[in-house]
Formats: sequence, C-alpha cells, structure tokens
Amino acid sequence: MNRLLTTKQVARALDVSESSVKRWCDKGVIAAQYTAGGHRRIALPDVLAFVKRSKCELVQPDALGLPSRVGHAKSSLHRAQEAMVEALLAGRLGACQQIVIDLFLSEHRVATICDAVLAASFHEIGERWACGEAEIFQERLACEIVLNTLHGLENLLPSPPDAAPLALGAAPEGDQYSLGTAMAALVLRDNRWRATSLGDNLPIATLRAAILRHRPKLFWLSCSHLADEDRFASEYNALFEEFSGQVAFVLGGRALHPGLRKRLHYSAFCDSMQHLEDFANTLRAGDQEGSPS
Ligand code: B12
Repeated sequence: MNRLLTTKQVARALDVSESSVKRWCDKGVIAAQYTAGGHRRIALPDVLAFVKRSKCELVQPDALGLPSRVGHAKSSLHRAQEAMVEALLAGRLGACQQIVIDLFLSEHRVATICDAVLAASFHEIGERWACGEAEIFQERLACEIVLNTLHGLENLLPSPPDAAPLALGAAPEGDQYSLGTAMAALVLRDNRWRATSLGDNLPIATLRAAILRHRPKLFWLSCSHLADEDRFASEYNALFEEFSGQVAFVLGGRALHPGLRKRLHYSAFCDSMQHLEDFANTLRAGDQEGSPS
C-alpha cells in the first residue's frame, strides 16, 4: 500500500502554493484520493509521476520522506555507477538511495538501474575484493544497503492493479545470493506485474508448493551458485515439466553456464534485467492480443 501525502506536504516539496496542488488534484493533473471528510490525499508514486511528467522541481524532497538531496543531481549512468561503488564501499545508505532515486526521477527504468549501476558496481566490488582492495564486510554491507535501497524504490512504484498478472521467484537451494531475485521482483513491479521474491536458498520442493498455491503466470529463478548441477537439472526440469504450458519459466544468473543451460527447459534465459523486462512485456502483449477488446 503506497504512503499517502497531504496537499500541504506536496506543496512544500514542490515549493508551490497549496491551492495550486488542490486545483491540480481536482483537475486530475495529479492522481488524488479523497477521504470521507473530503480531504485530498496523494500517493507518493503519483507525486513522483507528476514531477517526471511536469518537470516540476522537487525542491524539498524530505517533505515527502525522501533523502534531502534527491532531485538536485542529473547524472549519467556511468558517473552514477562510479559514485555508487564509492558510496557502497563507504557503507553510505543515504548516498546510495539518493543516486538510485535521482536516476529513477531522471526517467531511467528500474531494469537499467539494476543492470548498469547496481550489478556493475558489485562486479567492481568483487574485483576489488579479489585483489585485496575491499574487505568481505564491505561486500556484505553493500548487499544489505542495496536490498534496503531496492525496498525503498518499491515504495516509489505505483501499486499494480489487483487484476495484474502474478509472478513469483527465488534463488534455489544452496544459493545464498539475494540481489538477483530481489531485482527481478522490482523490475516486474515496474512493469505493472504483481511480483514477489521468495528470497534465496529455497529447495525446489517448496518452490513447487508455492506455484501450486499461487498459480503464477511467470516464475523466475536466479542461480548464482549451484553446488550440485546434476541434482538441480533433474529437480528443476521435473518442475518445468509439471507446469509447462501453464507457467512461463524465466532463468538467469552466472551459475547457468551454456553447458548447463543446454540441459535445462525454460521459457526464457536472461543475461540482464533488461531481458526480463522485454520478455515480461512480450508475454503481456500476447495476453492483451488474446483478450477480447
Ligand atoms: C555479493 C557476493 C556474494 C554474497 C551474496 C550475498 C547476498 N546477499 O546476495 C555471498 C556472501 C553469499 C557470496 C558467496 C559466495 N561467493 Co560471491 N560474490 C558476490 C559478488 C561480490 C556480487 C554478486 C551479486 O550479487 N551481484 C549482483 C547481481 C544482481 O548481479 P549478477 O549476479 O551479475 O546478475 C545479473 C545478471 O546475471 C542477471 N541475473 C542474475 N540473476 C537473474 C535472475 C533473473 C530472473 C534474471 C531475469 C536475470 C538475472 O541480471 C543481474 C543484473 O544485471 C560477486 C562479484 C561479482 N563479480 O559479481 C562475488 C562472486 C560471484 N562470488 C564468488 C564466489 C566464489 C563465492 C563463494 C563460492 C565463495 C565461497 N567459497 O564460499 C560463495 C558461494 C555462496 C553460496 N553458496 O551461494 C565468485 C564467483 C566466481 C565464479 N567463477 O563464478 C565472485 C565472482 C567473486 C570473485 N571475484 O571471485 N558472494
């Protein structure tokens, strides 16, 4: 459920008069809800959508509960990625949140932010760790900071409609990587899916139970580490077999090298979150085409 703001808060954040905000609500320029008492309330994602659309400036982002320096820096993806690595290694959550929200407000897709800034920063952190320039604690803290930042970004996305298609996903048993699956959920949310990550290190048997219970339209697996490829291949292929035709299976992750992929059944293999966004939109376009206009 998105956080609701008053017209006073929005006016302060945009440095405009409250009567202007009220007028924009009543004219439908900003999506607003009305309380039983007739008071206007505005969801945070709708304020940000208005800021993006109107080019209004976010003068006081902290009035919306956002980091105070958000919206003041228009940075390129490359510069944002460089700043992200330094902020992550320094353990600075606020700076990481600000970089991500600024990119989001400058119209970068969530998939692009995940691929070009967050994953790229972890590749660099991994290299620095490998040559002794970064400590394990810095890598782990960076993971916690990015998980926190992804959850924060989730609050900036409009809630998907109840009728939106459902997607579920996770990282399999023995795989302790949580970022890939968390990113997949957010990218699908950004594309108006109801999407939930079940987390990391889940046995295929319980993933089967989740599919049986929730009947998702799309199921993803993020595989970064597989201790026993043969066991994974046989258990996973059995899962695909049981639900193929009902569920679209999307795979991703460094552990799925070409040799292993050849042994697996799936609807799509993705090297990036951009691929997931493209596949998910194709799947939905297929729906819309199929459904009576
Ligand atoms: C953080 C990290 C960890 C953390 C993860 C913590 C957490 N909460 O997630 C922990 C501590 C668990 C960890 C453990 C290990 N790690 Co580690 N780890 C990393 C690190 C630094 C970042 C990985 C990461 O999460 N990146 C962010 C994700 C999102 O990016 P990504 O994996 O590239 O994914 C992108 C695409 O593949 C794709 N994608 C991925 N998944 C999915 C899923 C879907 C559905 C889709 C559509 C797309 C998609 O989109 C993503 C975004 O672009 C990497 C360094 C690096 N170069 O990446 C080392 C690294 C992967 N680790 C490594 C190793 C060896 C290990 C261990 C085996 C060490 C050990 N001996 O114990 C263990 C294995 C633990 C286990 N059983 O899982 C090596 C792997 C070497 C190799 N050849 O594969 C690396 C490269 C470090 C190094 N430089 O050597 N690690």
